[in-house]
Amino acid sequence: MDRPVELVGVPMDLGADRRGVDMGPSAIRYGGLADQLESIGLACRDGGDLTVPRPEGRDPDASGQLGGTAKYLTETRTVCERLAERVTEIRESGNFPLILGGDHSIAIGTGNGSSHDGSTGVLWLDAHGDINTPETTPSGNVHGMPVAALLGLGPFEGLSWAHAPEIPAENVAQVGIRTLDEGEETAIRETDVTTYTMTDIDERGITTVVEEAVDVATAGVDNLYVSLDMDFLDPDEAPGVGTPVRGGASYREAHAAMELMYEKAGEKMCALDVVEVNPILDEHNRTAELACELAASALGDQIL
Ligand SMILES: [Mn+2]
Repeated sequence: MDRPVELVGVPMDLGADRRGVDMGPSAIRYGGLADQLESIGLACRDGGDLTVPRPEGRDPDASGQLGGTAKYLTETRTVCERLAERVTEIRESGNFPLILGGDHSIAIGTGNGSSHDGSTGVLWLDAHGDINTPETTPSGNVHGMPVAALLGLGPFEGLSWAHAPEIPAENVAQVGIRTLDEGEETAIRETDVTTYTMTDIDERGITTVVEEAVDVATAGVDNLYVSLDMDFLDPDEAPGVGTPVRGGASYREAHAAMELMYEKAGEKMCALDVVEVNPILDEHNRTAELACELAASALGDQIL
């Protein structure tokens, strides 16, 4: 990494059912992120947190009638528009934006800020597909929709704050997926998104899968945006996440994924977000500390 890193916290929890991920940015900072980045020679500036509305006293359905259900959509829009602006500003200043979530709905903002100036691929590390639309979602929670939003699927098509036309579906590669809703399976089949499940990792190994995923995400595009949902990891390694699912990536597999991505495509990387750390469910902040380690790996940290 040849650019100074600028941190932006997004203490967002409106996209998820359970409270707690709004404390993710604090937990990750407390885990020593800035020191770790500085120890590998990266200048690190902390731009503080974006302001996020509190859910108390708000009606989640006030704006959820987008041909379906999307809770707190107006508030989510406000935060994601602001985040997209921040990511754009940071990139234009020559720095590298590292975004700390918050629930995964914030990826709508990171993705739009990543792709404002050119075609952008996405490497999406997650237990879930996050490709529901307001029409297919079983929960109405927007943290299950950011991939669909960025691709303009279903009712997201006409929403310019959500849909990022510079992100082609054929350059979206997902890794680690192990639970999909019915509508998500359909969306994955009907779009050009490439989804590598945990079964693919079992059969072919993390190295082969991540190399292929990075090739898919970077083919013919200017930029690569990497989105790391901490539930990509097995809950034994990362218990403090919004929506844990058994059978995830091991500690070493997660590091290998980050290291390989950096080695193959670090120079195309234009933004990284690390999301869904939930300190209420964590054990002595270990998930946040792991998030720091993995962010460092993604930005060039190596064992030797
Ligand atoms: Mn996710």
